Amino acid sequence: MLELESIIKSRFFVLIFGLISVSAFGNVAPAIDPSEEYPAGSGTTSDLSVQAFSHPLSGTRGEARRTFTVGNSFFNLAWVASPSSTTTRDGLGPIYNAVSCSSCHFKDGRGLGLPENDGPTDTSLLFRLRVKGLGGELLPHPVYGGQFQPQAVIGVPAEGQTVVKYEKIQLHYNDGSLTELLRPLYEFIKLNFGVLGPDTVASPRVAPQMIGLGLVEAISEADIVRNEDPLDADGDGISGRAHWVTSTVTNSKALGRFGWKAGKPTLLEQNAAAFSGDIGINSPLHPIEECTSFQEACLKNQGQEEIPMDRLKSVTTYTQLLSVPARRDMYNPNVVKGRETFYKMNCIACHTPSFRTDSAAVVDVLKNQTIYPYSDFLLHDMGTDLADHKEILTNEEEATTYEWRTPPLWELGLVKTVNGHTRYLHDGRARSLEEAILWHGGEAQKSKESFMNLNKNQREEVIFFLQSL
Ligand code: HEC
Ligand code: HEC
Ligand SMILES: [Ca+2]
Ligand SMILES: [Ca+2]
Ligand SMILES: [Ca+2]
Repeated sequence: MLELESIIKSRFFVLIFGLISVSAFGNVAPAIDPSEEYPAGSGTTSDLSVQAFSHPLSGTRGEARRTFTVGNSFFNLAWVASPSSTTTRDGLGPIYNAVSCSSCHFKDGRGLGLPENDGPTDTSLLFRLRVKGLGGELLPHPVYGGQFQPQAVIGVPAEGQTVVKYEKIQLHYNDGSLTELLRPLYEFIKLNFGVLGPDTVASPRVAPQMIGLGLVEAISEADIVRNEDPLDADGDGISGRAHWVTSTVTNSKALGRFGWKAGKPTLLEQNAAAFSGDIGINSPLHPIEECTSFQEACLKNQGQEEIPMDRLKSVTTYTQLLSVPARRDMYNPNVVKGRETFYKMNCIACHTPSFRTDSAAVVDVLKNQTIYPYSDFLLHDMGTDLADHKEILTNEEEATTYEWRTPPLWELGLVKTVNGHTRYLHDGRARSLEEAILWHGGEAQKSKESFMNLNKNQREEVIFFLQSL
């Protein structure tokens, strides 16, 4: 076949396929509900400045408000090595990723993750490490532990450093226009405890934004589980399953909601794990730092209860009460058209527009709110390109190397204002919202193809819509 002919034929095929896949879904967008202007319900904040992610839900008063303020100070606190004259803030390390929560979740927003060009990765990007056990199951790395810590206090060797090299991938939209994605290839260098070994599965994760998390925690388990379709019974190619994880507090199974693989069931457990794994601050929930038996100096420098329960709880209240800013341009005709296309492309199969929070939530401003996170909080197979490893292996509780939790889409458009960048996805590889969509695969393959079949105007409308959320 002549080359041109083959191109025309393949375009034709893609076009037909695209038409089929769009019409096969063809969800019609419902009328816009005016309440959608307030994604966090009555607690929605109106500030759209660089501080937009740092406000408590409006209506937070009294004791809750005071605890929020205390939690805020511990979220921003730079921990120092012990012993020091200030015992309230020492205990850093012995190995760690960063000295404060806010150095990764800067301004309560999201981390950069990756540099523009080949080079060292940003502090806000951390790596979880697993190796294959004898039965094929994945276990924490015997030498480096479950997380890679590139920093250490004086006298203790850090684990090493991480660098990224990019591989360019070219992609053609069906209207012929060309675009380029950068595939990150990670390397571990300056390793202080020997090579990681070929069987190591490294899972890169960037710090996500902190907004609306208490509202996510206040959705009832039943409401999230209702959207599961593990065997794809309705045949739309999208399954989605709940991530049942073991709670370290109750020692029983609970619905995972937080983190890129929904590995943590509550904010308290997520925060305790962050203090321990990321900063080296242990608490009643994580009484020892994560040094392995190969890390002698680390073991010798372990501390005791460096953050007590009441302070851990104040940080948890802080993370529960951070608000979500109001929507922008909701009735702009381009945004409205983008919204229609978003529904048509079946993005809503995973990015569920709204939930109603439970009446049993801890604080009034979290109760009985209609919220608009645009996530089902379920795990989805997102395809090879986003996977942690070529093989499908279970690498975080029940979640596989191919699975990711649908992240909320609220306020992605404000990341630029708050954090000064437009990096998205679990490791920050997408340099724009458009690239984030183009990396979708697996269960989201059809939606991605529908996006690639749009013309330039329609694609821009979808982006306008995402920026308005
Ligand atoms: C080294 C960077 C880094 C530091 C320091 C850090 N985090 Fe995180 N944070 C992350 C990453 C990466 C994730 C995603 C984790 C995952 O997918 O398992 C995360 C996730 C979270 C989440 C869940 C958010 C969501 O949308 O599910 C919360 C809450 C959180 N961190 C709180 C904290 C607190 C509190 C501290 C300080 C004790 C802290 N973090 C320190 C990088 C960091
Ligand atoms: C099968 C479920 C599924 C479908 C369908 C889907 N998404 Fe996603 N989306 C995800 C998951 C899971 C991620 C996170 C992937 C990752 O970080 O590796 C994601 C991430 C994103 C992000 C980046 C979010 C962030 O915080 O970085 C955007 C933007 C996005 N999706 C938009 C869309 C649009 C637009 C569509 C329709 C064309 C769509 N998605 C369809 C599951 C889905
Ligand atoms: Ca410590
Ligand atoms: Ca480690
Ligand atoms: Ca389905």
